[in-house]
Amino acid sequence: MSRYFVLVLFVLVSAAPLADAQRPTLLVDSDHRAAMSLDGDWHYIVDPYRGGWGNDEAIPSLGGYAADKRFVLGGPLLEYDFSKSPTLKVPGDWNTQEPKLYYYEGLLWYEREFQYRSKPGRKTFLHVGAANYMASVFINDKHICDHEGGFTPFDCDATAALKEGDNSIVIAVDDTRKPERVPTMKTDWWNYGGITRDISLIEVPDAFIDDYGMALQKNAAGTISGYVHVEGASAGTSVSVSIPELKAGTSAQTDADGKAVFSLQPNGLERWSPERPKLYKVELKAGADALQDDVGFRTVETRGDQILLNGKPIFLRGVDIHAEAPYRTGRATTEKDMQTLLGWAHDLDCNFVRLAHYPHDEKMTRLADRMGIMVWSEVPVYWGIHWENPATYEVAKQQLDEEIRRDRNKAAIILWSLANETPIGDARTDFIHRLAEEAHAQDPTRLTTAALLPNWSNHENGAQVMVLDDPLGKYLDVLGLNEYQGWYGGEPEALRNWIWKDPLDKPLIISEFGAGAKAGLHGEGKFTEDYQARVYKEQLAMFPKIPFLTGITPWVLMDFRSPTRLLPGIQDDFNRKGLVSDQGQKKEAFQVLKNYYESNPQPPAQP
Ligand code: GCB
Repeated sequence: MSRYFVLVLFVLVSAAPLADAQRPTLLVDSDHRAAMSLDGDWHYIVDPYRGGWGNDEAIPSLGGYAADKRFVLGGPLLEYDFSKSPTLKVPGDWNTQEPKLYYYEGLLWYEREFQYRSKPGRKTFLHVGAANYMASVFINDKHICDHEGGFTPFDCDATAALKEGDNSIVIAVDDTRKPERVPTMKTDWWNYGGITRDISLIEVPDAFIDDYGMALQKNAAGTISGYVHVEGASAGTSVSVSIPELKAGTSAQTDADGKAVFSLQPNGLERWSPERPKLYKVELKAGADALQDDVGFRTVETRGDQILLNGKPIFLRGVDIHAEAPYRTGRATTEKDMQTLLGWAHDLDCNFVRLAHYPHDEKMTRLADRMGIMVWSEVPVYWGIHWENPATYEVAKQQLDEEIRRDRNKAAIILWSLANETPIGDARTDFIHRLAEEAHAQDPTRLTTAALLPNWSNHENGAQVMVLDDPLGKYLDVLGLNEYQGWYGGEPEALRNWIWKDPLDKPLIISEFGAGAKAGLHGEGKFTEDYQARVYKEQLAMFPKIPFLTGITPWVLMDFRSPTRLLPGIQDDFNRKGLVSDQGQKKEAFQVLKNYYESNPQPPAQP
């Protein structure tokens, strides 16, 4: 065989499009599966000129870093060597681990070696909790999958690429911002690049439970219904579901698509609530596969302008949270980071958090489930994305689907938020309307919302009339509104005269208000703790006058890094609207909000 022929053959094989089996899937409840962690130190190569793709980005193996070769003196020419390159911690963003990478946005290659012993009759998936924003995965120089989107997990079938003994894994992560992406070019948070969540190998039997869902139904008292999907199962495979503590169980058969539907009517079910966040052990079995989870059961619905949890009106005492690590900054990654953030929310007497502006780590939603803190979960459809671009819609939808698939069994999540502060326009309304339909199709048991912009154009006798008339409102179950009266414009005291109107008769959450304050800075005017507290006092005083208000989430729990917040000595690359500084100092407004929440604001009276 001539060298030329070998080369052409190689090019043809490598350039083949990804087979279906190589598209990533998402294994639900993967954190309850036995896994071999690949967290730790990974070698990395920063690649702004994209040389690691080799001769052609479409043919990644040819001469590229995926081959993971070692340079040997006197050996063939090689211009990279991971084993001699520095390391980064995974999970973690690269920007805050290495000063040279603080502003870096682009392509970076991760590499590590690991030992592997295969077991017959098992498949092995590489699980990546999140990699921002594009990831391409190679095991032993085989391209096993690609994933787009920086905040949702993916699982790549690595079975055919793995070898006995020594294995190499290379992951190209690229966080270049592009106009058509979700999010798009501008955000008010740092575009932390890297493998920012846990990574592991997960083994499953040949036919395995890749997805399941179960929820308490609203209309049939005490009925839990759901489905189990068994990938690779033949029709008629028996699936069993049980909740041992309730002595409840059932079995069902898979259909031709591998899906088995079931329902249960357990006696004595205790519903999940913030006061008593009861979780039950749930056991699923299908053939050789078994999976266990911790699941709470509750209902959530709206009635007119109220939100009902387990049939009763609730007031959501919330706060907004970014996935920013307390004390050290950077992306929040550890259980301790999540405990600190939700611990502060708990100190405030919150029963609710808005996890802005993208799906947070699954550790966070698990913890919320255990702590009894209800959650607003959001996709990064933020400000002005490309509403008319079908590819942009597809990636927004994909992120929404992945978010719902990962978290549909978390009782804490009550709201899927489809967007934040999107300027009104037909294409935008149509885009988010389609996302709302998608969310309901994927999960009919939860409510949809979006953080909307205020309409400033109505006045009566000189007073601001806030009319909730965004045309998107009619497609949402709950309206969110971000208003920064007293910060970006106007005096906080003007709020005393505001008049509120809700022509759609839907529940309202004030999803953002706030003011910047540098911890420890006192005096008059913006950026002092005193001014921030003044804004909070005026806002809180207004809320009882909004009859359809069902909750608030002030912006924001903790200061977070943002490339647009540059004021030296005050901001220093941080959005300072936190109630707590990035170093954990509580500002005056923290106590103001805590007092308000402890006074136990009630939901509006029933009609
Ligand atoms: C907003 C955005 C949020 C910003 C915040 C601010 O309206 O939704 O992402 O960080 O305002 O501080 O201006």
